[in-house]
Amino acid sequence: IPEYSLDRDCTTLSRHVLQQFSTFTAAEAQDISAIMNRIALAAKLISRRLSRAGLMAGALGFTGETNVQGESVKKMDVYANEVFISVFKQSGLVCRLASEEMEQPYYIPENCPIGRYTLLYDPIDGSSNVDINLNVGSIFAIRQQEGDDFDPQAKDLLQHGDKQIAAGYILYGPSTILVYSLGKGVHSFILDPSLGEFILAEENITIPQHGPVYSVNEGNYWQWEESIREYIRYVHRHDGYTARYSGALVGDFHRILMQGGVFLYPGTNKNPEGKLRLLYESAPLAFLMEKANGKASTGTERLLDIVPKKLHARTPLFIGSKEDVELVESFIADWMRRK
Ligand code: P6P
Repeated sequence: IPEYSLDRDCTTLSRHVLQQFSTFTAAEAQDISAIMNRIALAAKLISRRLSRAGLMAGALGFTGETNVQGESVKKMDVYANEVFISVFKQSGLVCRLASEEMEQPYYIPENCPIGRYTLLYDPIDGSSNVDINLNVGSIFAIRQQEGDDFDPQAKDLLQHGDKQIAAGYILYGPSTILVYSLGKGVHSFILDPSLGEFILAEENITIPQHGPVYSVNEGNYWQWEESIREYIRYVHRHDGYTARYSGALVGDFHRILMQGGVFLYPGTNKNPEGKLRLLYESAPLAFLMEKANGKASTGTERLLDIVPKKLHARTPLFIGSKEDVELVESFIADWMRRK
């Protein structure tokens, strides 16, 4: 449908991305716009599959494999991972894709056009929710390729989160929402399946400085440092807090972004680094949260300052409204002083 025939406020993702470019050169704007369109295509393909997975023999359940995370792989994980590869392989936009589902990045083959960007992504986050029809998400970040040697260990990706030039997620819920930032504001789009277009829903989303929601798996209570237990006992005792936790990061993050509050995935005594992966889960969300005037921390450091030692590095994550993240940080700092 030609743009002019859409009503005034029906801004598509493609048009919105092109309006974003004051901080990029024309060539970069062209590339990033094309990359965002590829991501939108992947989102549509995954959204369609998710809505019909229960009707398609063999689309649900497990593959029987375990991934680099030691987690059992869902068929949907494999499908979504391959969708991102297939929409980028011939695009000439990226040189490689780094995914939660792949031990090493996938390098674009020699006989395909090579681009100057890397896509880092978690194709389906929260896939344990797929078989019970609850929300899941995809998370992505775009980084510029630096240097020419394509080191299979991808050491040039082991850099802090301020190297991200764009980040976002897709939330597959009652509707499919794409939220992204190119560094200037955070914007959300709703997929109109009848048009096959992501339509602008909200521009320049900012998170309240404080919110009522705290989102954490309290089943880990006795695995945490005492500082986190003290924080949880504090919110239990004080009015105005409510617990919400879906077991899928993207949905929990989106609720916090829209309503305010804090999402916590602390380290545990079994996994002191926590569970969430830095490069394609926490760092993209931290990029968004800071652009939405919120805060993202490991509990003691700014999340975007963290330099990973390996591709699938994990960190604890405290992310959300400034006041709420800083309250958790104050419990951690007090505890460290007393230790
Ligand atoms: P737990 C899903 O497996 C995931 O990676 C995130 O989407 C989610 O926030 C977290 O793990 C849930 O982990 O330990 O609470 O089940």
